[in-house]
Amino acid sequence: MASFVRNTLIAGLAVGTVCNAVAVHRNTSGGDSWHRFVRSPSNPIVKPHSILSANTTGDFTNPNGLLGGNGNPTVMTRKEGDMSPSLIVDFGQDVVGIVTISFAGSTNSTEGFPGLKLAFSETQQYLTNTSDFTRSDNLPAGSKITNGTDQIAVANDPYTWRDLTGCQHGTKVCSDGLHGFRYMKIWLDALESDAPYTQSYGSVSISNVELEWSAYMGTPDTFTGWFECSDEDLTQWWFDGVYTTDMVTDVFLANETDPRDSASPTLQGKQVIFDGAKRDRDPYDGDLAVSALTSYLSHDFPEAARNVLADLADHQRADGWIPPASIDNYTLDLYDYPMWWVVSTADLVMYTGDTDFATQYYDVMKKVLDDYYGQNLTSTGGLLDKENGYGDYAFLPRSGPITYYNALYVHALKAAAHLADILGNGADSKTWISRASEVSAKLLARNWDPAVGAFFDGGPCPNEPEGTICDVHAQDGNGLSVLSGAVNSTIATSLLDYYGKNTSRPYGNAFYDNDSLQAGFSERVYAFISYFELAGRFATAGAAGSAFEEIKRLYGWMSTHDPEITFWEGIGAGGSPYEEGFTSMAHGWSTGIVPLMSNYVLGIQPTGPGFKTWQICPVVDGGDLTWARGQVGTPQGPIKVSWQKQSDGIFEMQIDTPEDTTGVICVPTSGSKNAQLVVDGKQVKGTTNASTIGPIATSGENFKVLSAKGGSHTISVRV
Ligand SMILES: *[C@@H]1O[C@H](CO)[C@@H](O)[C@H](O)[C@H]1NC(C)=O
Ligand SMILES: *[C@@H]1O[C@H](CO)[C@@H](O)[C@H](O)[C@H]1NC(C)=O
Ligand SMILES: *[C@@H]1O[C@H](CO)[C@@H](O)[C@H](O)[C@H]1NC(C)=O
Ligand SMILES: *[C@@H]1O[C@H](CO)[C@@H](O)[C@H](O)[C@H]1NC(C)=O
Ligand SMILES: *[C@@H]1O[C@H](CO)[C@@H](O)[C@H](O)[C@H]1NC(C)=O
Ligand SMILES: *[C@@H]1O[C@H](CO)[C@@H](O)[C@H](O)[C@H]1NC(C)=O
Ligand SMILES: *[C@@H]1O[C@H](CO)[C@@H](O)[C@H](O)[C@H]1NC(C)=O
Ligand SMILES: *[C@@H]1O[C@H](CO)[C@@H](O)[C@H](O)[C@H]1NC(C)=O
Ligand SMILES: *[C@@H]1O[C@H](CO)[C@@H](O)[C@H](O)[C@H]1NC(C)=O
Ligand SMILES: *[C@@H]1O[C@H](CO)[C@@H](O)[C@H](O)[C@H]1NC(C)=O
Ligand SMILES: *[C@@H]1O[C@H](CO)[C@@H](O)[C@H](O)[C@H]1NC(C)=O
Ligand SMILES: CC(=O)N[C@H]1CO[C@H](CO)[C@@H](O)[C@@H]1O
Repeated sequence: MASFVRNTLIAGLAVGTVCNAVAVHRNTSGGDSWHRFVRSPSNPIVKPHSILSANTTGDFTNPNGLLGGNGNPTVMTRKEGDMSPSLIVDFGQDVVGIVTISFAGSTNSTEGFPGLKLAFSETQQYLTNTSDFTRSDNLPAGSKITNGTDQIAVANDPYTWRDLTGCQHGTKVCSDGLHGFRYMKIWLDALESDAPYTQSYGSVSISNVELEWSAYMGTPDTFTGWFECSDEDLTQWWFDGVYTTDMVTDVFLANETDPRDSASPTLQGKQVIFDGAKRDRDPYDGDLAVSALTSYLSHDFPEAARNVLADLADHQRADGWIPPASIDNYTLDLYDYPMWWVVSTADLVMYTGDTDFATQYYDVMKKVLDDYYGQNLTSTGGLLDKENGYGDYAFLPRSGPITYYNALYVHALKAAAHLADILGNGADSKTWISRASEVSAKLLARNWDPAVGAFFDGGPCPNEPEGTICDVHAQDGNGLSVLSGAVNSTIATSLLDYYGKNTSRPYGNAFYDNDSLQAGFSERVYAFISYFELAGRFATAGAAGSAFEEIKRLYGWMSTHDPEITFWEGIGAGGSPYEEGFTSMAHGWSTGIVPLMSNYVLGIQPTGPGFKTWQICPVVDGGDLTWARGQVGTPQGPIKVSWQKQSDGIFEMQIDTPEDTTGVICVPTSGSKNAQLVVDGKQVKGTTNASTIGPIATSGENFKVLSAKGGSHTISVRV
C-alpha cells in the first residue's frame, strides 16, 4: 500500500555544532553485485536445462540430442507391440511461452504420420500423461479442444512446429498453445480420434526444443530498483518474486488467456499483469495490490497495471461495483475486489506519479466507496455486511459483518482520502477519514475477541443463525486491521502475537486458526494475504522479528520445493500445492517479499505522488541482518539506500535521493535515549520520535526522525 506521513509530522532538523565525526567504513551502494540473483532468461528463445535421464523409457537414440548441443538429433522409434518411447524435458525453472520443436524428419510405419503427445507440468509430482493444467481444462466438455495433452502429426520432411492454440486438421490433432510449466513430457503415441492423421507407430527425429518466452524479459538492464542484504536467502527471494511477477506480465490475447468468457476487446493486445502464468491468465485488480507493487519496485513498466485498473473501472456497474477481472464477461461477483481497486489505484499514483489517472477515475472511486459500500453501511448500521453469493479472494463461505471486509474498507478509505487531498478535494478526504474511524470503532466493538486477544472472523459458523459469531480468527482481517491503522499499537501487538502463535506452520502462517468454516483451513497458507499481515508486523514496534521468522518459513518453503524459485498461489496441508496440480505455481499475488524488503528493510516508501515526497524508515532490528542496500526507481530518478551495522556498534546509512524531492528519514536508535547522530559530518538532534508517526508509517523500533531535502546524505549513529 501507499503509506504516508502527514505534513505535521515532518520534524524540523536541528543542526548542532560540528563535532568530531565518527570514523566509519563506507559500503557504497551501486555496482552490479546483485546481477547474479536475477532469474530471467537472458534470451527470449529459452533452451531447456536438461533431460530427466531417469525418466526416459522406450526405444531412443541420443536422448540429449534435442537439447540442440551435440549435432545429432534425438530419434524415438516405436513398432507395433512396443511400449511408447517417452522422455521428460526440464527447463530448470518455471517458464512461460510457446514451445517450438524442430524435427529432422519422421518415418511412417504403416499409413500415416507418427503422432507425438505432449504433457506439461510445473511440478514433477503432477506430471502424468496429462498436463497438470491446460487451457481446455477451464472449458466445458463440449468446447474443449484437448483432453489435457497437446498433439502433433510429425511430417516426413524437416520443419519447426510451434505450439499454437488450435488444430492441425479441423477438430483433430489439437494443442492448447501457450503453457506455463517447468517440465514437458514427450512421447510417441496417437489419439484414436486423431486417425487417420496420426498413428502410434513410426520414427521421429527431433533436433531441437525451445521456448519462445512470451512474458516480460526481466534482464539486469531492465531493473530500476533492486535489493541486496547480508542474508542471501532474502536477497534471492526478492529476485525470485520479481521473476514470478515478470512471468505474469504479458500481452492479453484471446487465444492465450482464461477461456471462461474472458476474451475482452478492450484488453486485446494490451500489456497486463495476469494472476498466474499457467492459469487463470486473467488480470485481477486484487492481485495487483501485491503484484503491481513488485512491478513498480523492480522495473519501470507501469503500463501493465494501469491498463488493468483503467479497463476494470471502465466496466463499473451502475451501482458502483467494479468487476474483479474480465472473466465471465466482467460479471464474477467478488465483494472485496472493488476495494482492492481503490487501494491499487492509490498505489499507482503514489509509485508512478500518475495524477492524471487519479483525476480521470476520481468519480469512479467515489462511487465505489460512497454508493456501493456506503449504501450497504447505512442499511446495516455501520459495518459492511456481505451477503452469501458474493465471493472474495479465496471464495470463502462466510457472510455477515466480517472483520476483513471492514478492515479493508478502512484501508481503502484512507488511501482514497490521501488521493483526495492530493487532488485538492479536502471535503471528501474529511468524510472518508471520519468514516474510516467510525468503522474502526464499530469493528472493535463488535468483532474483538478478548478471550484470545484477536479479532473474530465475524460471521456465524456454518448452519448457525445470522448474527452469531463463530469462534474462528482469520489472517486477512487481523492483518489488515493493523496495516490500515484501524487499531492502535496495543491491539496490534496483541493480535499479531496471538495469530503468530496459533497458526504457525513450517510453510507460513495459516489463514485461519480453526477448521470450523471448512476442513483444511487451519493448514492452508496464502502468501497473498500473508503479505498484509507481514507488512503489519514490520509496521508495529517490536514485531519485526516475527516478520523475519514468518518470511523464512513461507518463502523458504516455496523456494526449496518443486518447481522452486517461483511463488505459489496457495499452500495446503503438509506444504503441498493447495489445489493439487490445478494450483498455479507462479502467482504474482504471492510476491510480497519484494515490497516487504524494499518498503521496510530499505524503508523506502512514497508519501506523495511519484515519490515527490518520500520516507526512508528502515527496519534494522529484529532479524539478523548486518547490512542492506538497494534502490527504488522514481520518475525523478532513483532513491538509493545503503545501511550497515559496523562491528564497533556504529550504525551507518547512506541515502541518495533526487534533488527536487523532499522527505523524512527515520534514523534507528534501538531505543537509546542518548543516541548520537552525525549527519553529513555534523552532529544533529532529531526532534520527533517514532510513536508519533503512527502504524502506517512503519517502525520496528524507535527512531529519530529528520526532515531532509533531496541529495546525498550520510548518517551515522552511536547508541
Ligand atoms: C559490503 O557489500 C558487499 C556486497 O557487495 C558485502 O559482501 C560486504 O559484506 C559489505 N560490507 C559490509 C561491511 O557491510
Ligand atoms: C503413460 O505413458 C507411458 C509411456 O508413454 C505409458 O507407458 C503408460 O502406460 C501411460 N500411463 C497411463 C496411466 O496411461
Ligand atoms: C506418411 O503418411 C502421410 C499421411 O498419411 C502421407 O501423406 C505420407 O505420404 C506418408 N509418407 C510416406 C513416406 O509414406
Ligand atoms: C522421474 O524418475 C524419478 C526417479 O525414478 C522419480 O522419482 C520421479 O518421480 C520421476 N518423475 C516423473 C515425472 O515421472
Ligand atoms: C475427450 O475424451 C472424451 C472421452 O473419451 C471424448 O468423448 C472427447 O471427444 C474427448 N475430447 C477431445 C477434445 O479430445
Ligand atoms: C494467438 O493469436 C495471436 C494473433 O492474435 C498470435 O500471434 C499468437 O501466436 C497466438 N498464440 C497462440 C498460442 O496460438
Ligand atoms: C458482454 O457484455 C456486454 C455488455 O453487457 C455485451 O454487450 C457483450 O455482448 C457481452 N459479450 C459477450 C461475448 O457475451
Ligand atoms: C448490504 O446490506 C444489506 C442490509 O441491508 C444486506 O442485506 C446485504 O446483503 C449487504 N451486502 C450486499 C453485498 O449488498
Ligand atoms: C488501545 O485501544 C484499547 C481499546 O480501546 C485501549 O484499551 C488501549 O489503552 C489503547 N492503547 C493505546 C496505547 O492507546
Ligand atoms: C476449532 O474450534 C473447536 C471449538 O471451538 C475445537 O473443538 C477444534 O478443535 C478447533 N479446531 C482446530 C483445527 O483448531
Ligand atoms: C516519544 O514517545 C514517548 C512514548 O510515547 C513519549 O512519552 C514522548 O513524549 C515522545 N517524545 C517526543 C519528543 O515526542
Ligand atoms: C496451537 C496453539 O497455539 N493453539 C492455541 C490457540 O489458541 C487457544 C486459545 O488461546 C489456545 O488455548 C491454544 O493452545
